[in-house]
Order: sequence, then C-alpha cells, then structure tokens
Amino acid sequence: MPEPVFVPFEDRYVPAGPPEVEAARFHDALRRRRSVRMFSDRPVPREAIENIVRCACTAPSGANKQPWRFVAVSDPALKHRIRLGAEAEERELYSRRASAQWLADLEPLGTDENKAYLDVVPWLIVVFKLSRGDDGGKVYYSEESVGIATGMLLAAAQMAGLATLTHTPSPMAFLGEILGRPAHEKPYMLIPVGYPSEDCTVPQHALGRRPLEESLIIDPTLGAPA
Ligand code: IYR
Repeated sequence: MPEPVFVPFEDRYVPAGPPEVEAARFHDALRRRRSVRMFSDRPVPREAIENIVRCACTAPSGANKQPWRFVAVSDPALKHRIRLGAEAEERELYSRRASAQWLADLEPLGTDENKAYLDVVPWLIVVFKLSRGDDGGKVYYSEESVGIATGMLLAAAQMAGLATLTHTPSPMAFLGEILGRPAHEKPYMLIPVGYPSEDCTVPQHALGRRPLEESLIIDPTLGAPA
C-alpha cells in the first residue's frame, strides 16, 4: 500500500464578504432558479456547457471515484430521438403507470406527455451514474455522488444565466441505447439547458418554499433562525 500524500491546502476560495453575506447573495441567485419547460432556441456556446459540466465534476464523490458521465447533445436529430423516447415512456406514465395520487400531485404543474421542448432547447445533458469504474473497479456512494454533482450542475447553469429542467422519464434505458453508452452507465437524469422562451411561464405551485424553520432545526440553545 502506498503511503497517503498530503499537500498544503493553499488554493482556497476566499470570498469578498463574510459567510452570512456571501451565502445570502448565493441564495438570491439560487432562489430564482425555476424548472423550465418552455425554452428558446437561442444558441448556447459549447464552452458554456463544458464549464457547467466542469463545475459538476468538482463534486465530492466516494473515494474520489467520480462515478458519473455527462453526455451533452445538441444535434437536432439526436435530440429528436431522445424526445420520441421520452414521450413514449411519459405516455405510459400518464396513461397507466402513475397512481391516481401521483397524477393528482402533478396536476398543479400542468405537465403531460408532450415534451416538445426537447427539440427546441439547444442542449440536453444526459447524466449517467457509473455502477463500476471504467476500469471495472468498484465505486462507492454513487447515488449520493451523482446527486451532488447534478445539483452542482443545476447551480452552475443558474449562475451562468441558463435555465434547466430535471427531467426523469422512467424507465430511462432508452437514453443509454440512443447514446450508445456501455452497460455500466445507468441513466440518471435528462437535463435540458438553455434560455427560457420569451413567453415562458412557470407553475405558481412550484414557486414557494416552506418557511426555513420547517426545513432547518437549529440547536435550540441558539434560538430560531433569523
Ligand atoms: N416525468 C413526468 C412526470 C413528472 C413527475 C414529477 I414527481 C414531477 O415533479 C414532474 C413531472 C414528466 O416530466 O412529465
């Protein structure tokens, strides 16, 4: 076993302000993220997608195995095949698979099996979770690792002024087939990335967040959140 090597932690990110101010600033950007289903066809440079995925790849992962793959699609024919695959699964979901309760919970979102935005949006990022390393080696906490990376991807797109959607047509095997991915890559999420259309609307239902005290319990000795 090689000895672990430690190096000084020198390249630290030092923001201009104190943590409460910096976190509030970040929150002001993140709280305006919306799941968008009405996209513009306005192009997004490939370099923007590369930098957003770079951000995602900074995520921590079990034993630093980085058990993810991001496949970015801009080709119209490929996007269309993905749309057809997604719509086929969503048709099944809305007509058969979803319980009455699920359909009732979706009603305020106004979603249905029509996914026309998959043709319109300039980029689709398909996130895959690796069940094994590319060398066949083990990966650890891959669900958590890919979840964190995906969250960072959504935040990076938001900070770049771009909108996203966390789309999970289920089952997603069609994505691996269309994109010719190997068996150890499991489709995790389909994320359209682009600008919202001029006439974009978002469901009011999804705008609110619970009051902080319903999501955060602070050590009672410190009192209620401000
Ligand atoms: N995947 C479907 C249904 C759907 C499910 C949930 I949970 C949502 O929060 C939104 C949609 C679709 O995309 O229409």
